[in-house]
Amino acid sequence: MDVKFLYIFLVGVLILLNERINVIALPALRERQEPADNTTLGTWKIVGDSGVSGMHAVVVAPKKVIFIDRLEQNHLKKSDGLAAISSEYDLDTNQARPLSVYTNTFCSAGSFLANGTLIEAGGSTGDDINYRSGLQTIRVYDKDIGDWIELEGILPSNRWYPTMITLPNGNLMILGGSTKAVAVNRADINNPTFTIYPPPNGVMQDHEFEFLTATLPNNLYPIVHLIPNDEGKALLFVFASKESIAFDLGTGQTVKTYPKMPGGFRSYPLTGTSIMLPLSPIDNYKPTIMICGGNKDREITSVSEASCGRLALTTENAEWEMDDFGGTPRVMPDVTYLVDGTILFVNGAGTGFAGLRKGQGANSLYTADNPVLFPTHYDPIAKTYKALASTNIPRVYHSVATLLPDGTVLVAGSNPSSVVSLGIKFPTEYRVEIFTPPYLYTTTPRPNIVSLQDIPTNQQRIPIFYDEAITMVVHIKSSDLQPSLKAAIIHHGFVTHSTNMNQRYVNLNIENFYPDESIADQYVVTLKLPPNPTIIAPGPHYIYLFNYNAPCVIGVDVLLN
Ligand SMILES: *[C@@H]1O[C@H](CO)[C@@H](O)[C@H](O)[C@H]1NC(C)=O
Ligand SMILES: *[C@@H]1O[C@H](CO)[C@@H](O)[C@H](O)[C@H]1NC(C)=O
Ligand SMILES: [Cu+2]
Repeated sequence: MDVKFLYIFLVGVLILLNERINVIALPALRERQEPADNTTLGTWKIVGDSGVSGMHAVVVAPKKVIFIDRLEQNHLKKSDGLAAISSEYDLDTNQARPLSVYTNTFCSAGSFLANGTLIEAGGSTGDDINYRSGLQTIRVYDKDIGDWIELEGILPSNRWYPTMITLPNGNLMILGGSTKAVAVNRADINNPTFTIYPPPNGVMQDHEFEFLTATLPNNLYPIVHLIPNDEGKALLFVFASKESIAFDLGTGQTVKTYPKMPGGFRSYPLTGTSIMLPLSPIDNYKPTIMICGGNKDREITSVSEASCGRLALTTENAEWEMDDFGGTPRVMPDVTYLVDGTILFVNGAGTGFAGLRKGQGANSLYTADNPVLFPTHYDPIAKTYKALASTNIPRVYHSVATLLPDGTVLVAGSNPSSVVSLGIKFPTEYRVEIFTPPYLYTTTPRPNIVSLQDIPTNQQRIPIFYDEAITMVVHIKSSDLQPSLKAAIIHHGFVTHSTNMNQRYVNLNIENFYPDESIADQYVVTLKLPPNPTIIAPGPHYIYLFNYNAPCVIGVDVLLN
């Protein structure tokens, strides 16, 4: 009897111990199963030279990124021997090709028209010899000739630090900024107006936008996002400083004033960043905006804002839901989606604010310091943060980061000096880095999308339409895991000064998914596109599949209308 009881007792203890051991050991075991430790935190690689400093960046083709700097003596020269201020960077060869820009792009904005043409606007004064003022310039990137065409004197007013957004009807709104370059905005140079391009009645006109008067002085590069709605209205979320509104462009009315965001300031020069959390058909595209970082004081030693807020834009009496930004203070963060709908914060500084360094050489004073060298990975469903692998290149004022169609993140720029300055603490940075997030080290097979609507992918931009069902042919290498797919459409946006204009992520319903019996490892997938252009504006986007969290080999270049 005693022996039997002892036996039962011992088995019980063993089971308990076992459970404890399992619980404790599981995370470690999982890590050991990964191919190498570095791969669980992602990896960094310097891949090339941007030729011009990466102050603005935009993905224009699956393997091409355009960089736009300002007028300065970059080492990349145009055929006329003058310093280039914009380049086209080839992600296969890692070479930068100079582009023709003759008006100053310092510091401008960009957005795509519904027909896929990239438009850039605004800037600063020229040097009156070879380069002219960009303050009223519109630049059109002509894909066929592979270069910029500049339309000077088109904007009715000067725009430095404006924001651009593509509207549901495919026109562009150019909003705010100041009429000349300045460290902090003020009433006499503020430009509290917006203009629409192309102009609806053929004449460019500025329209008052009172919100940008009320939010002085920390209100440059205002945060603007389209609010999804069933009525197809051009409804905009506009945020500056700590304040935000919903603005109905159709009626010209502010339809909602949101509560003031807790914590420090979020707009230039106390620069934070914003992102619309991935939208989903599951809850009818209910929008939640997330704003992170910034600073409370325009003091060099002031510790940056270690807070994020989320606000459900269409919930009655919504309040900001605050957190500690994963415990990392960051001013001038950049933010990008990853293919699986998680979010990556990168770049920026632990103290200070956005601005040019004062003084020269050893006596120079940077407005921001304590660069944050690691990205912070945010899971918007679990609401958790994780610090990933560090780079050793600080990226402070005038840095960029953008998701690439292969699921990696391109990081470039950093230039807090008024002229090209090398060999100093925070030099004019030309090195282009690729951050490879942990999800690309998975052993789960990555889907390879071979055609969409019977058109081979990434040989041309494929036209698709709202509310239609599209069919793709996909290869997925067989493995122990039965494929489990999710789909999304992403607009990669135009990024500068921690402001990614138009960046958007929308989950897509998979309506059908079955093996193609005729070819091994081949599947047919049918996706449903969003019903209307308030959910994601018309224009060039990429369609992605991911198997568990393993992104497809490359997203599909599409034009949504
Ligand atoms: C990850 O670390 C291993 C071992 O330290 C190294 O051999 C490998 O090159 C690293 N991978 C990358 C992509 O950096
Ligand atoms: C797109 O529209 C703009 C403005 O109407 C025009 O300048 C541009 O040439 C068009 N692009 C294409 C590819 O049709
Ligand atoms: Cu700037």
